[in-house]
Amino acid sequence: MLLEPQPTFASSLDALSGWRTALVQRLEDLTRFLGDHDLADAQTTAQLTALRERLGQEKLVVAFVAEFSRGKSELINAIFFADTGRRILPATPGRTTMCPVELAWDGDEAPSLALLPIDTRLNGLSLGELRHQPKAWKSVPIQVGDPEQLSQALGEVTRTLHVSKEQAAALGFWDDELGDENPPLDELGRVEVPAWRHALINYPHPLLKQGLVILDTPGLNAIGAEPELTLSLLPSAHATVFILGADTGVTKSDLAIWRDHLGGDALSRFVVLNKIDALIDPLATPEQLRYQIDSQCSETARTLGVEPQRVYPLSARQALAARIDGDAGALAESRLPALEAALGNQLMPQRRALLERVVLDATAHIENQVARRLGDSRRQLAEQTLELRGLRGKSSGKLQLMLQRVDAETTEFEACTTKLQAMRAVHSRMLKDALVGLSSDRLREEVGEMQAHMSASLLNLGAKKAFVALCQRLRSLLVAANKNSSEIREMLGASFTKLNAEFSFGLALNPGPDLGRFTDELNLIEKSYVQYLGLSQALRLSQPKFMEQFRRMLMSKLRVVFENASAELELWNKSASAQVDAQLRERRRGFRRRREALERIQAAASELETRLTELEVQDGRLQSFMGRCVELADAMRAQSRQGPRGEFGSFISIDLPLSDEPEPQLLRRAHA
Ligand SMILES: Nc1nc2c(ncn2[C@@H]2O[C@H](COP(=O)(O)OP(=O)(O)OP(=O)(O)O)[C@@H](O)[C@H]2O)c(=O)[nH]1
Ligand SMILES: [Mg+2]
Repeated sequence: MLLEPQPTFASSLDALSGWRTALVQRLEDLTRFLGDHDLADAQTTAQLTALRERLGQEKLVVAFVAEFSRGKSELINAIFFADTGRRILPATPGRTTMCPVELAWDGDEAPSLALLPIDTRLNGLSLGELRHQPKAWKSVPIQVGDPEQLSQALGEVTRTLHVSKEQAAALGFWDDELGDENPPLDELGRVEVPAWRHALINYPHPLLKQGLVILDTPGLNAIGAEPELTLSLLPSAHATVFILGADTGVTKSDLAIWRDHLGGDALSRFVVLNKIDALIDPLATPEQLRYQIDSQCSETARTLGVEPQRVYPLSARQALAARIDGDAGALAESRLPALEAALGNQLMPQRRALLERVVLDATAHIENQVARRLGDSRRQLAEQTLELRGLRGKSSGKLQLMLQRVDAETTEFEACTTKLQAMRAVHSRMLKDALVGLSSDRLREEVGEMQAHMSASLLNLGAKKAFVALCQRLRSLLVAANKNSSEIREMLGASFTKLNAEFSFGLALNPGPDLGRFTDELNLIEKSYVQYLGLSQALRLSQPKFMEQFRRMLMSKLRVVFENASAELELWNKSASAQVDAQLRERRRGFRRRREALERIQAAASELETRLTELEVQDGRLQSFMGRCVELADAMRAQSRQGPRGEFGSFISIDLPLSDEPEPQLLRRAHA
């Protein structure tokens, strides 16, 4: 058992996951209460579901990126797999990991290694699409709890094939234009290419069970790097660990990878200067060694343009060995704990702050909605009470008059239905107009136009231009939808004011849907793709297969943005209509109740007091609902503000078990 003075990445992730689980419980309390008393409208229900999903399935993707042989796989072994007592991911000199390797856990599937054959590149399907086609993958079972078998099975990720130059070109690993950058040929004139396009390891590691996803990548500079990796997986990773070798320093190709794939967004980038053990020199003093490491770090920081404290010097190999031997002194010497602490201390609070914001916003919204709904009902009860109190000691003639008044009021109120119908007709027409621009047909047309421009331009030199133009057109579509949406809001606002004044409705508009968020997402996609189209790899777009793959990948990314924007717009509008329907129903029920009450009182005078007490009880119930709702919302808020912030000092870490059971209890938080 290994106790470390610093909190590890593992304990931080555990704390975050514990916080999420507790929040989900609070959320379930609130959801159940609202459901039991029919207090949630369509939008609130959708919001509760979305929040639950977000908290339950929140993934944290950490990508390890570097030129080949810098020690990515070794570092992953040291951080995540030391408890197996051996090297699990293959890590050897030279090119080792030949395809992107994703480690995650999906409890619905058995532990396994799924491998996507490289020739799937020829059919034009994107990785995202192939993820949903189990038949396309070769599945290798893995024995959890048998490190020997595990490491042997994972050895598959190093497999290569030897193919002809033509085949290599078709697969994207050879390009005559690139001359020297092409891989070397063997004595038979064949090119060595990876056997697999992507590998998924489904493994019940306690950290993976908590939503962590680890991405190990092959050296990115190699020709033939999977576009999906550079365009989709890396940009969406929550954190990237960029690894350099202390023995090599920052080489030209390291720098190219940093510039092309990792510049920007410094907060979630961690730079590792690995292999510091290689600097050990028997003729130098420990001070001299420390000085040498420090100056290498500042040199690296300067070259990459990052803060010196964001460069972590360490030895992955030494750390792995130290953990396997249970040697705390050697582990400290490897300096890995500092990186783990930084990952935990910086990444988790960031994720947590983001989730906290989402939870607080949703809670406020839900509370408002419930308060409005209960307020409406209570107002009606108060009116009825007032009316009935006025009846105390009144004659039956007076009662008759009151009955007539209820009937007259009912008729007067029913006049609103014509106005409501007119409003609904205008509303649905406007909504239809707003949604047309966000439809997938429209999106397909726009992407088709881009493709036509790209194909027309010589060698795809105009690819970037056509893509930028596409993004501009798509942005205009989002802007137009936003404008339509504001117009709908204005129209409904004016109608609601009128209806409230004429028919005593209590209609109020929610804040409009925020489509700006989707423009931000579009901008992000644009940024990562433009970067890609600027690279020499863009030349490959001239091959129809890759063009098709690019189009599909782009389409699937854009579709998510547009579908979500469209769904958000629809939901907002549905919720506005639902509010009108609910109030209409409630008002009608109110008239009916008033009439029934008067009739009963007419039949027996004692009914009046009974009815008044009933109304009081009803009002008391509604009031207690509100009180309970506030309590539950407060509990959500309190929970979301609790737990892991920047400080994880009160958690100690315990070595992680390899086997599936006993459950991650071994990871339980032990308060110091
Ligand atoms: N001396 C020393 N060697 C290391 C260290 N970390 C990794 N290595 C060695 O460097 C070689 C490459 O390590 P890998 O983990 O395979 O490197 P990688 O970045 O995954 O490389 P690819 O999979 O080829 O992209 C292996 O022989 C490792 O044992 C370290 O801290 N010190
Ligand atoms: Mg590797």
